[in-house]
Amino acid sequence: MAAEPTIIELRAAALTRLNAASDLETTRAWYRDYLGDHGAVTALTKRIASLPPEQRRAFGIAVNALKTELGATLSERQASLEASALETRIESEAIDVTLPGRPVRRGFLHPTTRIIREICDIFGKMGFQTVEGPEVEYAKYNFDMLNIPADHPARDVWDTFHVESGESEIVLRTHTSPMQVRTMLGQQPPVRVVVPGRCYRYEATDATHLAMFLQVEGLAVDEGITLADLKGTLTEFARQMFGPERKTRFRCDFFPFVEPGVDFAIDCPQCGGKGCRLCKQSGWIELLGAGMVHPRVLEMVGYDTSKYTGFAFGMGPERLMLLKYGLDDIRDFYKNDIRWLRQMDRAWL
Ligand code: 2NM
Repeated sequence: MAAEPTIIELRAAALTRLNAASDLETTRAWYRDYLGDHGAVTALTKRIASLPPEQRRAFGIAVNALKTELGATLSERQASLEASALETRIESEAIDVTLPGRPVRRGFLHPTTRIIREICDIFGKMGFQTVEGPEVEYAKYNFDMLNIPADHPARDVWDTFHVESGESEIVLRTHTSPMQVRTMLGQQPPVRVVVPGRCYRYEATDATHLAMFLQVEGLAVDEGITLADLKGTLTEFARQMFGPERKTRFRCDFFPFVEPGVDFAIDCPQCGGKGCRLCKQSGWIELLGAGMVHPRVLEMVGYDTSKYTGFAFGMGPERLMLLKYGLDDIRDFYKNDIRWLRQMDRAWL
């Protein structure tokens, strides 16, 4: 008994250690040392039975009082440590909402999407609606109803991907014109539409050709539409796209679905018409093909050709981009080289 600490000494040591505990882990170790199964207070409790009977009661009361007091003090200490740990955490995790945000790297549109939107917006301001159609088409819409009959050599001009042959011949559209046919079949004039979309031709790929490429075609049908309307509309388009100072040129061309057909050019924006690498020394850049819709096309969709005339045009947006930005390889659009794409996005005028 003399070698053992008295209850008073044990109490003093326990309280001193508990008050010095600076974290919850230390208080747990403290619990093991005093109140746990093998703790010092528990050891005192076990000794009660071995004491002389006259000492048991007083000793038992004293040990129980100590146990209760230490238990309560431990709870207080732990609560206070938990509170200050929470305080510290709240402080360290606090967010200063007044700080400027970290910049987020935003995505951007593919250059072909932007150029198509730009083209359609320009025509939109002139009263044209944008419509889209299927890329897998009936040969009837892609060829026959555009005045390109099956036995005609003109059909070979379009190197076609064939999907299905026979009664209902199906192809990958070689231009977006079949959608103009669908539009005309679905409504009477006035019609003013632009049709952007993917087209397919069975061709070897090089710097100026792709087997899949884009087109934007346009169509206007109404009473009294003349070649002058075609010229005015396309001239306005070229000026909005390439600047108001551009000169324009219309020359004769042939497309089976128009009569007359024209090709439309602007003076070279690079050299101003003097001749350079971009315009191959000609001074002119050909932008698109166009013409007055062939009366046979109008007849085939059921329009009254004594009342209605129309003009149509077709252009390649990738080619327009190459010209506008002085690029030299159409394949760059579809390589998905993020550095090239980002550069195009930043160069946008
Ligand atoms: C071009 C050139 C000339 C054209 C004609 C038609 C339709 F359906 F109205 F007959 N759509 N597109 C056309 C006319 C397309 O692309 C160079």
